[in-house]
Amino acid sequence: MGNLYSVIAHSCTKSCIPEYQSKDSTAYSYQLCKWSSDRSFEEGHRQALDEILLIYGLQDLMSLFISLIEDKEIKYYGMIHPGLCNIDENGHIRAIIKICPKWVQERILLQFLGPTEAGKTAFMYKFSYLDIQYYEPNKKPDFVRQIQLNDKAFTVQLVDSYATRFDSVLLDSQIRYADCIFIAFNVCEEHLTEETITKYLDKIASRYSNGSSLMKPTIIVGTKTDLRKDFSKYKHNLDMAIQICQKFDIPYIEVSLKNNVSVYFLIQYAIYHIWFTQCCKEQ
Ligand SMILES: Nc1nc2c(ncn2[C@@H]2O[C@H](COP(=O)(O)OP(=O)(O)O)[C@@H](O)[C@H]2O)c(=O)[nH]1
Ligand SMILES: [Mg+2]
Repeated sequence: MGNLYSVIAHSCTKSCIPEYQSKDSTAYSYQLCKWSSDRSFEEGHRQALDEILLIYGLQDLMSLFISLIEDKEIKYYGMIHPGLCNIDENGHIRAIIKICPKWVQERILLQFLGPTEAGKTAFMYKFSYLDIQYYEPNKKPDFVRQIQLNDKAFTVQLVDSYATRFDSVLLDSQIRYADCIFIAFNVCEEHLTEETITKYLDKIASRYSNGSSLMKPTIIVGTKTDLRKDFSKYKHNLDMAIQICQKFDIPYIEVSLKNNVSVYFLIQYAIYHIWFTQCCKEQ
């Protein structure tokens, strides 16, 4: 019979990040990334239009036409370590670095926080394949889903923000038990203030900080990006979120439930962020 104590738990360190990647600065530093919604105007369309404009001698209109299309396209922003995992130009998630196979974290608890109407509960239903129409007020569903990442299975559990008071014991314990915290806000919120987001971050930082960065993995999540048709009108919210992320040294990821954008990516990136925070900072 094997002795329980003979199994020595593995604790990830920087050496668990593949050697060839550790020289790649984008695995270690944040970059502002911009992704586009599905492009409906493909190269084939461009060639066809080119031919028609040529027939009528209107080639000069091409650049104007392209700029009009690009204005209509919805963009999604994020500030991440792209050298860990990213979204490619075809919208597919790319795992760039392999998470250490010895890292044991089978059940991952992801805690949603943030103002009401940010889309937290809706996100949890969407990710867990549950239908919000069948919501039963007296029965809390289990927002659990298995995901496969780097040939490993993870059980992901999402937890809603049930604390109604900001100074409640419940909120403290939700923060304590979470493996990663999502602070969600609506990117098209008319009157978003910095305090809406920083009040949570200050609370987390008061317990889980090493002075310069947060030791409790936390991600700011911008929601409802499908509603940001007039980008310039809401750009200040994005700028504010990025500034806050820089101050606290944490990632920012935008999602849309309606357009099914980055729902899975957010969860996958969160797992990377938890692992990376542990192996790079807890030393
Ligand atoms: N257009 C759009 N609406 C959304 C999105 N996410 C959530 N909503 C809507 O926003 C409203 C508030 O969502 P809810 O999950 O209840 O917010 P919570 O208070 O943060 O839990 C609901 O009517 C959702 O359908 C999104 O990505 N796009
Ligand atoms: Mg809710």
